[in-house]
Amino acid sequence: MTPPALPPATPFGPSDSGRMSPPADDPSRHHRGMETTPQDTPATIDPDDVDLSRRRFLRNAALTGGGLVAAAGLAACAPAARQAWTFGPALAGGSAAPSAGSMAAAASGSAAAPSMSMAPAPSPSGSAAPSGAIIPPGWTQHDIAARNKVQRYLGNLAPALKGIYGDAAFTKLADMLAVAENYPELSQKPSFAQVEQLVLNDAVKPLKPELDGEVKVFRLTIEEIQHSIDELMPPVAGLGYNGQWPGPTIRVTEGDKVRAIFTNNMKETTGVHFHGVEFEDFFQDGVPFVTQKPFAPGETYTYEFTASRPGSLMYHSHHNATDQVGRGLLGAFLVDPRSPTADDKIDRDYVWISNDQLGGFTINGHGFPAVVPVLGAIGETVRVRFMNEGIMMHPWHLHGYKMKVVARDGYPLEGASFHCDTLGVNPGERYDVNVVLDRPGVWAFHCHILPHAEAADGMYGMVNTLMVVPKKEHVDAIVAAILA
Ligand SMILES: [Cu+2]
Repeated sequence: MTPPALPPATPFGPSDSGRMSPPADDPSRHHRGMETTPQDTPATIDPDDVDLSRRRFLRNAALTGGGLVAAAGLAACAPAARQAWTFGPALAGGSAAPSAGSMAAAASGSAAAPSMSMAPAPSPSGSAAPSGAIIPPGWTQHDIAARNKVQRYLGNLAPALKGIYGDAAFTKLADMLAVAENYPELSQKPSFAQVEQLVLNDAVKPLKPELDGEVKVFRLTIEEIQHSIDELMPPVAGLGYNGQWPGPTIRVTEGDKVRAIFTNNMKETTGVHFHGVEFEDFFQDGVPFVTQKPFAPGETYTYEFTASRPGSLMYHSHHNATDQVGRGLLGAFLVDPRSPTADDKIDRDYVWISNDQLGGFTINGHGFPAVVPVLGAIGETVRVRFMNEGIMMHPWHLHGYKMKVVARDGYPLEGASFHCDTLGVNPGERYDVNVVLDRPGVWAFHCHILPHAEAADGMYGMVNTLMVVPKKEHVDAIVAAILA
């Protein structure tokens, strides 16, 4: 069957490595810097602020006057480059630090850094924004900046939507996006195609094991990496398994014998924990000084165990972990069941790992708009595997659809499964949800702790969409273009 034709220009260009990353000399990549100064928290302190792990994270910071101001002297104690943290808008003044709104605006690449209490548009007849965009009557710079986030998210995929959603829907989308203004992003790849994306690829093509008899052998390195949260931000100093954040998805079948061999190429010690495995031998559990000594720079350490239970599991550092996991030492460990249940009959499978330290609020190592949409076609069932590798709870809210929660921490819920449109996922937890697609649309899918999702210049961080297209061939065309 011939896929429906997309518009002539392929929405994504090929990359030289099979992964998507911008050319090193791409001038658009660094042209807007990210501030490295402290920022405010919202005036309302959320419950996470008082829990122990958050206090530990805040060891390099002081709470003053409702604002979070890093104490410069103490910040030196923190090994990670915390300055890359992004936070939501400041709702109240009172701090000498720059507003989080300006931080988020800078982080998200917006030239404008409006406060949340913005004046109305200066002219009822409309005027030009610094970017050259026309400000419609009643709008402010906030509206222009917020729209630009979605313009970047869709990039040159926006014109392709005409062939996917049809003329009537496209007319509305084009009007919302101001396609008639021929904004620059219309001729650029979507934001998520301008940064290295690994999870979509790996959900399709997980790390391939070598076979040693019946043992599946996985070899990984642990490295310091430069990681782009967003195509407009300078890279952050992260850590990665096989140079990736998240690390490559490791996927086996229930009952498989697994050997995972890690070589530490960092300048610090570490240990690796496979989170959720019911180990026979507790010395394989990966907790330095409880089950092993940490392994040092240059050393290789081998874990060997049987994947005795199926489900959505994870692997991550369990040594100096607040810091190492926060900088990217995390990945999905998927164990497929030998006896699938009815809920395991799915058409598409997405890993969704959240983190909330270095780089701010991220999904699979990126913040909106550099986040790959969850794609599916009408008639399909899409699985999303939420995994929280951060230090805060995140309530994921899907617009327009219900999520059927089919497993918690990889254990099937079966008769206890339930439906919801908002699902809180605590640190360390995993939830598998199925979504049965029956209507087309671009549906917002975001954390509902609002400062994790929206700043003074529009949506950022923990925001994505469920993009439901009429036909499977549309998904294939988009995915093929992403993987090209
Ligand atoms: Cu959140």
